[in-house]
Amino acid sequence: MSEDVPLSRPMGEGEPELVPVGDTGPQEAPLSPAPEADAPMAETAADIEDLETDAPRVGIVMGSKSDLPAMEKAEAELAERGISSETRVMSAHRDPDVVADYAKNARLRGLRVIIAGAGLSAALPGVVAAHTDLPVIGVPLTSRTSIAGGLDALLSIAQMPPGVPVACVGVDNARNAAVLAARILNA
Ligand code: RP5
Repeated sequence: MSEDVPLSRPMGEGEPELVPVGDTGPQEAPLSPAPEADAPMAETAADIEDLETDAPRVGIVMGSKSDLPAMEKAEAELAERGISSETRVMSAHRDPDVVADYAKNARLRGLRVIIAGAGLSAALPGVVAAHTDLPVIGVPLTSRTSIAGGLDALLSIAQMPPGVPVACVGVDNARNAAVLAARILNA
């Protein structure tokens, strides 16, 4: 330590005093944390997960603007239950980097469940699940060029490989995805 920088308190005095968070404390700040400070810190980190914030709890994503009429039902159901959500359009095939970034940052942003709707070769829910450990609920959608009434999207979403689960609701049943999200959130 440089001789020019004075110590905040003389060396050799008793144990440092803990200063409450948010309090600037006395001028004589502790030189090192007390050993038992580790336990409260760990609890705080765990508690951050449960903090009430204004951040949306549910992310609703879909592969195309053309999916919006079907997916709006999820947003409406969540709003009716007082659950905050955000709605974004992002395609697993057309915007792969956007989808990856969104999924990777979802938990840190406060999201707790992701609802992902897509039609045709509906990769979006599975790709989101590949990049987050949040629960993902897939909504298979019909679109202009669907085959077998949306069976293409239904199989794409339901047939995930072991270890990367996606919950799957019925074709075009975005409302059920919201009800399931509410149950996951215990709301
Ligand atoms: C999927 O392709 C979308 O989720 C949508 O259901 C379907 C058709 O997309 P658009 O051609 O209407 O943009 O990726």
